[in-house]
Amino acid sequence: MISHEKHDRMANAIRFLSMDAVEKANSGHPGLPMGAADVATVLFSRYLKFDPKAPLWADRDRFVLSAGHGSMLIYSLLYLTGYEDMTMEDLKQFRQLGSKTAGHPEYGHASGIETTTGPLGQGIANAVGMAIAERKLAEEFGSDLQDHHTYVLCGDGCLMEGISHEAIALAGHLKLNKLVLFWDDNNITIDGAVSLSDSTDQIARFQAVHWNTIRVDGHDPEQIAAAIEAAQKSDRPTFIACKTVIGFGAPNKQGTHKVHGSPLGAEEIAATRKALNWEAEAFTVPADVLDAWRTAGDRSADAHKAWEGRLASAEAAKKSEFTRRFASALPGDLDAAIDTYKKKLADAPPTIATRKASEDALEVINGLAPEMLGGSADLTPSNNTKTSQMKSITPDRLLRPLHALGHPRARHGCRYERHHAARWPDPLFRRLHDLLGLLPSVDPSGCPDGHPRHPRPDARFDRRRRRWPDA
Ligand SMILES: Cc1ncc(C[n+]2csc(CCOP(=O)(O)OP(=O)(O)O)c2C)c(N)n1
Ligand SMILES: [Mg+2]
Repeated sequence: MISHEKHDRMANAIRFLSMDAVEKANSGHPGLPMGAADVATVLFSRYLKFDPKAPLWADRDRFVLSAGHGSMLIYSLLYLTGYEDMTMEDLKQFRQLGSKTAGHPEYGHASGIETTTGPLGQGIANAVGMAIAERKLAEEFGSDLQDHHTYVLCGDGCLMEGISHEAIALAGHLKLNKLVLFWDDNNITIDGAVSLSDSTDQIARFQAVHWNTIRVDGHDPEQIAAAIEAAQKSDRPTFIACKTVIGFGAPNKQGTHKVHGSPLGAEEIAATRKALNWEAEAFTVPADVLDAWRTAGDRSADAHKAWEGRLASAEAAKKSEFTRRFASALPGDLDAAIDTYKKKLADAPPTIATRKASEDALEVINGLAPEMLGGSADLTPSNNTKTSQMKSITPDRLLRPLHALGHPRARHGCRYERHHAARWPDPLFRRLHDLLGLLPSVDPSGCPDGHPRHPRPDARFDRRRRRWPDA
């Protein structure tokens, strides 16, 4: 049990690291990390299942900071809980060219950043995709290997974005009960009060799409804890409206838009230090507080060990399939099947409509890749995206969030076929687009992000003819 005093000091460590980093960079957003520090402290110190020593543990809980401008919240948490690749030096490099600690969290810059956020609302859709992935994998591999929650923190701006609505409607429809959305309900955005631009009753909105809804004082640890426990028992996704004060603790600026995206200034930081009774210098965390945070970071080490034991003793075929998925490796026989199919097409070019050709190509992949999951935006019989072998989210009627849903599922080892694909985030996507004739035949291995490039740097994709120029 964490005492209130200890909780306050742990939350204040997030507040001061965030203030210090923004001040040093003379750029950034201190308001959200200061306001949401209590919610994050309760979640990370008491409930989130994660192991900083094994950031890619396949059954960890996922945490998504949809309000990506508050990035110092997640960077502080990663440092405090003991992720090796987030050091105090990294916090000091906040927003500097080439640093891990970019203004908005970037997937791949540091472990523990589950997805790139910054475009408001997108993190909510990403989290819905993660929760779908968890559900599908749990159905396939069982709860001994997949049984985790997805937590996402959003601000007022995320909820104003249209993508949030399409995603939450789908989550409610699918009853994604392991999805928990915290709303940093601080009534402030960049320009001023939320009332300048929005008057939605968010609780009523979420209830209308079948979510469980809870209201809490976002600075009361016990109310936050009780809400998380209720969410964990819910048969529906849960929306926790956390009433907070933006820039909590800054005596002259809290509760105003002045703390949204500007450094507090030396004078206000000194006043905050006094108000919150914080003795430590800038970029220094008192030993007792760091100890408490590191203990929180070690909390799930036993659960992780037990999970490794379950994986090790799983039946060989299940274990190897599960491991393959999380390594993002393709099924061994897929390349050969694709090559054979391409040769067949080259030898006897079919005279069929292109969408029928698309279906035939999908069938080759779906027969060999059980991780394929389809979504076709209410176009299934029209664009033939649900083949005999394919699992699909039904009804498939949401076009825009689908891509946002697809990326995180790829990170869970699921593949995602989107008919209007613009990017191909994993090897199977690339093979699919190769089959559909959308990619040049080049070896993509030389590209750091895995995206195939044309050998000629000036080459442009011909959208009308849907092909690259010859190399
Ligand atoms: C899609 C999108 N539109 C606009 C922005 C620019 N923007 C960044 S933060 C922000 C205000 C967000 O307000 P809120 O979510 O309430 O954050 P808070 O001020 O409470 O930290 C805006 C408009 C953005 N990042 N993404
Ligand atoms: Mg706000």
